[in-house]
Amino acid sequence: MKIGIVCFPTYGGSGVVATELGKALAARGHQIHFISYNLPARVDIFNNNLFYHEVNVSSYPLFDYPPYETSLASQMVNIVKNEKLDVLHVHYAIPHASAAIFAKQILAAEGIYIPVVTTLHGTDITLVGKDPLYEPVVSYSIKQSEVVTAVSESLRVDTYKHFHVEQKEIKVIPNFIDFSKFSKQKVEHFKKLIAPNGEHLVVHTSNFRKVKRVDDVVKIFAGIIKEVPAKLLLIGDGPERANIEQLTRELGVNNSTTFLGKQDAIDEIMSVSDLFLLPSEQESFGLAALEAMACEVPVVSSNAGGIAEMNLDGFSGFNCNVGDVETMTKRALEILSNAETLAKFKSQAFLQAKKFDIENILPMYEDVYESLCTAHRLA
Ligand code: GMT
Repeated sequence: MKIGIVCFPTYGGSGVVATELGKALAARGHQIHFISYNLPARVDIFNNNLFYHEVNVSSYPLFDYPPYETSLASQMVNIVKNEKLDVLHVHYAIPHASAAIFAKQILAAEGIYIPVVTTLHGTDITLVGKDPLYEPVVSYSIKQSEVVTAVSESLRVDTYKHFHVEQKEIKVIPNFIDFSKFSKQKVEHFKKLIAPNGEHLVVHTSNFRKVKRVDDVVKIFAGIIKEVPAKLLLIGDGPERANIEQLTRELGVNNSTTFLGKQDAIDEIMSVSDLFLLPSEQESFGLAALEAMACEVPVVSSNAGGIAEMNLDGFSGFNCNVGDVETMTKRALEILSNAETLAKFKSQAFLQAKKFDIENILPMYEDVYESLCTAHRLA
């Protein structure tokens, strides 16, 4: 099949899911056309089945706000026509779903049919999407998409809660790991470099927005380090970074904390880590934690949104109430204080991650695309 994938080109979240999905589909022989304003971060390998189409926005004296959505819709129209796409799969509702619906309507006026699959990822529903500034357009785009998927059951329920789309079926297709590309690496020399005295490595990765509660990560770590020797690795960057740096100084853990910024080799860092912290206020799935688990790293997280569907309490780690730093610290120490317990949680984290193997999830997306094409052929 020829599939257009529209996504943000960013390092985390929906951008990663979209690009890993596209690469895996290309490996299975589908022709994949990425459409974005930049080359997606993880599209590192090109082959005969992978294409990238950039969306450009031209400036004009009248445009205080360049009309990205218009360029995107026009680009989709052109690519569907020129490349004869079978389906458009858009990741993150704003503005990708509405632009796709617009493109579909333009094409329909020319007698060309293109079905739209919209995958909801999280904040497009739970935070920004439900803002009255966007809600009517998001609701319409959901209703007009041929298929809507959500990355967790919790996000599916939240979508029905925040939007009047009860007539629309929303299919849950969870996020996944491609174990052939993402798994524990043998990089012990790297561990010796960061933790020369055998300290435990505690890690967190995010876009440092308030919703991630990175301040809780630092507070939990401050509690951990009182009991066991440890280092904190913070991966990513974002608006809260300066406040977090300040907090590490205030809590006296700045010398044990390393800010690594945006990183490509996440699997290498996870491969030497002992514990992943994800205390988010809101999290529809928590892909970063699943990537940690795939590298045998247990997770102490909040129980927000869909996290508990992925991180099994007492098995791959623990889930605690949002903001309950004291319990999260206790749970982290329960895992780290004893070598046997740590080893048990590490192997259980891996077993749990295996349930989200791309081999199990990819066919769910292929079924969606195929059923749309079949329905169209039969119509
Ligand atoms: O909010 C983010 O961290 C980015 C966002 C995105 O769409 O890029 O992430 C959301 O989608 C991820 C991939 O499906 C999920 O793993 C994250 O849980 C989700 N983030 C939130 O719900 C806060």
